[in-house]
Amino acid sequence: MFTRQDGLKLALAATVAAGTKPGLVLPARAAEPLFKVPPLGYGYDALEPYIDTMTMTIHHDRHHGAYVAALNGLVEKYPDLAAKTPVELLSDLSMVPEAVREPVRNNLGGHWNHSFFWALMPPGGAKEPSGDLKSAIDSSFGSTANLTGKVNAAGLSRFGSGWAWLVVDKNGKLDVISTPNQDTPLEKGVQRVVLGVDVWEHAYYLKYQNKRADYLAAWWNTVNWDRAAANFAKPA
Ligand code: MN3
Repeated sequence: MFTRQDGLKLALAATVAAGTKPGLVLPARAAEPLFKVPPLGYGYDALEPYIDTMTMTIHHDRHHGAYVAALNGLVEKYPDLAAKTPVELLSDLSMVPEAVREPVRNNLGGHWNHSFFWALMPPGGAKEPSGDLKSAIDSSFGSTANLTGKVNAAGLSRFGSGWAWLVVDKNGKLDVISTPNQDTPLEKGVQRVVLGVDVWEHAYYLKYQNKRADYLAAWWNTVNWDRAAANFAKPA
C-alpha cells in the first residue's frame, strides 16, 4: 500500500506539478490530494455483529478522513515530506522537521495505523492462524489463546487511547506491544507488524460503550488470519 516506489512517484508528481525542486517554493495546489483514505474493500456492514455499520462508517470516513485531511495540509506546507514513504518517516521521525513532527506522528501515524487495520479485517479469510505463523505463536506464547489474552491485556491496560499490536520485534521474535495515541509500532524498530487493534473509544463506543473488553473479545472474530499470515511473511 505504501511502497517506496509509490512515495517516489508521488514526490515526482508533486515536483512536476510545482514546476520546481521540492521544498524551494510551495507547490501549486495539486488537483488530487497526495494522501487518500483507502477504500475498505468490503461493506461497512460486513463486520456485523462484531463491529456495527455506523461505527465502521464514521470510523473509516470521518476519523480516518480527518487524519488524511490534516496530513494533506502538512504536505502542502512541507512538500519535502512527500520524498519519503510513510514507513520511512514513521520508522525514523527524527527526519521530520521538529515544527511538524508531532502532527506528522499523529496524522501520518493515524493514516498508517488505520490503513493497516482495515486491511486486516476483510471477511472470508482464515479464522485462525496456521503454518509458520501458528508455529511462531505457539513457540512464543504457548497457544493462540495465550496470544489473544496478551493482546487483550495490552489493549485493556492502554490508558486513554491507543493500539495493541502483535509484531516481529527488532530481534526477529514475536512480541505484543501497545502504543499510545496514533503512535505506530514502526518507530519501535519492528521488523514486521502482524496484527493490531484500535482501542480508541471511537472504535467501539457506539456499540460497546465503556466495555472495551467486550469489544476486544468480539474483535477477534473479524481478524482475517490470511492477512495476518501475509503480514508475518513480509516487512511493514
Ligand atoms: Mn481509530
